[in-house]
Parts: sequence; C-alpha cells; structure tokens
Amino acid sequence: QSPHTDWFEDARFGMFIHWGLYSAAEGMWKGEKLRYINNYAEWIRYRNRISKEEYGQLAKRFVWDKINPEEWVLLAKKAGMKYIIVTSKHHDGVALWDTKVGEYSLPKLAGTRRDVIREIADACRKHNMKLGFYYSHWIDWEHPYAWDHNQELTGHVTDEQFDEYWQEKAIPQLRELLTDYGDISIMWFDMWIPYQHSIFKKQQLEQAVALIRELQPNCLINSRLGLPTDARYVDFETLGDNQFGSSYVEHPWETPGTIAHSWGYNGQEKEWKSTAQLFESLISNVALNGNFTLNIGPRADGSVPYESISRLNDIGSWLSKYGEA
Ligand code: JFZ
Repeated sequence: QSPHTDWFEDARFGMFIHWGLYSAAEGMWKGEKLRYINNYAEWIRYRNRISKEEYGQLAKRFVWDKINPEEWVLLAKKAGMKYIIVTSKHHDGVALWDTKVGEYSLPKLAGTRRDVIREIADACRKHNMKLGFYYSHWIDWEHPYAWDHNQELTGHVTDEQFDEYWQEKAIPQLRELLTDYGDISIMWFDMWIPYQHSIFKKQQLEQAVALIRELQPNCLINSRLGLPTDARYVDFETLGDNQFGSSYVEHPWETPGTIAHSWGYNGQEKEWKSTAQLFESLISNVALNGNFTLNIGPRADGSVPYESISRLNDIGSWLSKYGEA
C-alpha cells in the first residue's frame, strides 16, 4: 500500500454525513411513512415512487438562515473524529454543490446561491479536518440511463446508454468535485457488488481512478468503487454497513456505521444505538487496525438530532481523557 494511506490508518474515527433532499422528507411522504419497514429514509424517492419534479420540491424546505456546515465540522472535531465524508450526490441523483452538469442540484432546486459543499470544504480547511466526498456512481434515480431502479421503472438500459450517463454526468461531476474544492482526501463510492456483476465495464471504473489520480494524487479511493482492493485501483476497503472487523488484514479498511438505523434524517427513527454500543464498535475496529466512520443525518435546517450530538459528545470526552492524541 502506498504511504499516502498513513493518515487514514492513524485516523481511526471519522464522520459520515448523509444530507440531501431526503432529509427534508424526514422519512414521510404525503402522510405516508417510508414504504417497506426498516428501510432507509434516504431511499424515500425510490421507495415511495416519487416523481422527479415532486421530489425536487423538497429543496424548498431547506432553512438557509439556520444551515451552518461549520457546526458539523466542530461536532466532528469535538468527538475526536479526524475526517468527514459528506454525500455530494446520493442515489437520488441530486448534486449538493453548484454543478454545471445539468439542473438537478440543491442550489438550483432551492433557488439559493449557497454551495454547502464549498462551505464544508472551507470549514474543514479552517479546522484542519480531512474531507471526503460520497458520490453515488452506480445508482442515480435522476438520470434515465443510470442503474437500476430506473430500469425497473422505465425499461432496459443498454451498455451504450449507461455509458452516456457515465460520460455525460458522472465523470464531469467527479471532475468538478476534484477541481473546485481544494484538497480532497477521500472519494467514497457506493456499489456493494463487484463490478463483474454490475452494469459497469472495468474500463469505466478505471477511467474514474485515472481521473482521481490525475487531479488529486493524494486522494484515497474506497473499495465500493467496485474494483478489487488492490493498490493500483483502490486504497482502502469498506466493509458492509455496521459490519465490524473479525480478523487482521493487511490493507487499510473501515466500517461505515450509523447511530440510528437510517443514514438520512428520519423523523420516525426508533433505533438509536447506545453510546456503549458505539464505543464497542469503535474499539473493536481500532483493535484490528480499522477505522470507524460514524454517520450523522442532519435535518433540512442543518440541525443534528440531539440523540446523535449527545453520543458524539460522550465519545469525544472519553477520547480526550483516555484516547491517544
Ligand atoms: C448504501 C446506501 O444505499 C445507503 O443509503 C447508505 O448511503 C450506505 C452508506 O450505503 O447502503 C448499503 C450499502 C452496502 C451494504 C449495506 C447498505 N452492505 O454491503 O452491507
């Protein structure tokens, strides 16, 4: 493994942030709860079969006077976290930043000049926090030719059509994210099957790797890109959600975890893990040389649920007393 993963292996603990239009739905659509119990609030557009136009209206519920991403960075800092990974585009296909690729972005839908991705990037720089972007490269419910539920909803997508999505949306958006926001420490992709079982061609994923290596040579790439955890392609392995290490492995790795059940904010949330459980997760990963990337799901006004804040503060005060600096 190349030496640029050193900081990641030393980091141990990071913050995941799931924030997007789904945060404004709060796990409820027109009085109807998320269809299928136990599913994620950030999947509401697909679960509840919401049209692109209606879903876009959720952007109007964002409360810009209150939204202050620097607070998320300070919360992470206080919790002892060393990096932040934020959803730049989740499965809904909405870019959180002011993209020039298409009209489907939070600033355009909300009618605001704010670019929260820029604000997070600035706040991370100010507070010496490493920044990573989650980018849903495989699932995109906005683009007619992306995977997969679109195929269920609008019919079969050919390899050529999928490549159109890839070349016209995904690659140009990745280029923006890697060009316009300063140093990016992690690109976090989200496909949980190997590429051989997906619609991707190996060369399409290699194209993403080449772009990242060219524009941000120090940026780490996670294994959910779909290529094997081999230093040529991928710098660290992402285990299954809330799935913890069971044996020592040579390459760097992490577990993405939730404090609640959903990743995105869910007003109906009932499954909060205890601070003790979260500690156990952190410690069991660290003991096997892995990281724990723990998620918060802020509301559409930027506020973080009290349940998350109190647990993060508890962990942070323990770490500042007993943890290694
Ligand atoms: C995916 C997303 O669908 C979800 O919304 C969230 O962003 C999460 C971090 O990633 O969900 C997954 C992906 C992989 C597994 C489980 C849920 N897995 O491998 O167990």
